[in-house]
Amino acid sequence: MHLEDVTISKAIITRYQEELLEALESDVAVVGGGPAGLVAAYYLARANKKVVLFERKLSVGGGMWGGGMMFNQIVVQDEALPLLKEFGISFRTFEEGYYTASSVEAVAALTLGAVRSGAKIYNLISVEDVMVRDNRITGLVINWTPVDLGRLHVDPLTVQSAYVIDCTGHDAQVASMVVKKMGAVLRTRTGNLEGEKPMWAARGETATVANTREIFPGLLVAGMAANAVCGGHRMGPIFGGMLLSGRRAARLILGEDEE
Ligand code: 48H
Ligand code: FE2
Repeated sequence: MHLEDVTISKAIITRYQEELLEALESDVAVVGGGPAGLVAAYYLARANKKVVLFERKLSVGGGMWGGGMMFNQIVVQDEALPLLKEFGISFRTFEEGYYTASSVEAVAALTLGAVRSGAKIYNLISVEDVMVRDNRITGLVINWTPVDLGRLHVDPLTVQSAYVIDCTGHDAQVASMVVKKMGAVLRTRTGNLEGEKPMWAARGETATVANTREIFPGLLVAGMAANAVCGGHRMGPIFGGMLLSGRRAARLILGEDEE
């Protein structure tokens, strides 16, 4: 087998650079590749939006891999069954209204769905700041995660996008950055992050979807971050709300959902 080692390196560097250059200006930048972010990316890319997703960790999937307390099964309720079907995720009925799925299959299917629909996913990249012009989010400031982990003083790069979706989970990192840099300017009761409330699955699941909205011009919040920003209950290892929230964020941007 004839293989030049350096050609393999050239191929990787060239393709990565080509694709990242292309992603520098996009319609939607999704921050965080958990269930909410992957679903939002899927629906937006399917609607022919140019979508880029940045994930801080080596793997996408966020909190889905571990199911509940590392039992790698997830629970999904009736309202979200159409999403399991949309992504081809197999499920079993536990009791009426409670369905289970393998968390590994679910992450794999959501990821493949997002990628095949045309979303560009970049792992190992952390969003560390936002760009704001005329009181609207216009893009993100990104850096390699190892720069952050190593506490290295390396300046970041920027990407431009018409919309940003904060899908960073419990920490609501993008919303926090906006508050840190701009003050209490969010479209919440206090203008600040309201903070997550204690465990209550029924309330938390409804709130996640209801709280999925534009919280600052150009910035939407989805998934667990929506409850952290708007003050919803946590819900434990039930994932229907995350899936429905990702779809709602996409629909809001596409003008298919009334706020
Ligand atoms: C790039 C980042 C950054 C950053 C974080 O936590 P996630 O799985 O988020 P959701 O909202 O899709 O799903 C929430 C769910 O997993 C969960 O925690 C539930 C249902 N909890 C209930 C309960 O009671 O606890 O994914 C967020 C992703 C992760 O992969 C992070 O690594 C990533 O976002 N991320 N990526 N730049 N600054 N911050
Ligand atoms: Fe969680």
